[in-house]
Amino acid sequence: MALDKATIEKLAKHCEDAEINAYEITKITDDYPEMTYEDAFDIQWTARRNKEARGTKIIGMKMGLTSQAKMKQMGVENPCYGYLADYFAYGDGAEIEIDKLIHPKVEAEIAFVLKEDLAGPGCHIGDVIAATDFVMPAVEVIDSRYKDFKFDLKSVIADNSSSSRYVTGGQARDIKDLDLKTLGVVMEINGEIVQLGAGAAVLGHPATSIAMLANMMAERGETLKKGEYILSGAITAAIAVKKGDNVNVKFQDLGSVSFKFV
Ligand code: 0L1
Ligand code: MG
Repeated sequence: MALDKATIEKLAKHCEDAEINAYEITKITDDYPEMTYEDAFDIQWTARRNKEARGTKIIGMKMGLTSQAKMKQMGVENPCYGYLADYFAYGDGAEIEIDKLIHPKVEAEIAFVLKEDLAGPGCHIGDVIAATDFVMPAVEVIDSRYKDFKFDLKSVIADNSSSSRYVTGGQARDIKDLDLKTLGVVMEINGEIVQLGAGAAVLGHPATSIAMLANMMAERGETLKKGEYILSGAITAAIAVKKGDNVNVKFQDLGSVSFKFV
């Protein structure tokens, strides 16, 4: 740990203010090159506790940077995680106000809801399948607070892994009835196909990503909780959107998720 408590608090507010008021900041490691991974997670968890203290409910978690392609695209070495706040959540058919965001991008994901708490270390794909109540299709809207989406892994962790909004729809299904590895996804924007993918893009299988999340959280003595909504990571590349765009994502065996940026 390289940063003191006062600096962690200051940086948590710095990132959260940028998120709430939708403005760009430069990556934290430019000013604090000595920042460690522990500091970065401390900043994220401090912002989360500050939101909770103000009455915001944290309703789940997300994994990010879960594909080799995405890690390469962003120039980072490992996946990361973040939390989902109540006001991030939208339903099928939603209209999302783009002026409240900076430079949003959309990506198709499988969401998990647990019927039991899930704890690492040593959590594996079988534990995740046994603890899953149901899975649902989702589209995550990421919105890095960093200028031009330029960051390193520590800075992105401090910025809650670019969490911003998510839309859920389609059908809730039993994970045991699905092959999430081969499950196909078609993303359309304004009726044009912009991305295709399959569940295996997410660390080989989306449930593997949830196991990794439980193991990463265990490093801080934290666990995934029953009933939490958990985004497992992007099946498609993240696509930039603009005002007026209609997003429609079709998930094999799970239905579709549609919404609009207004
Ligand atoms: O959900 C994601 O995979 C995004 C994680 C953070 C990196 C980014 O903003 O692209
Ligand atoms: Mg994502």
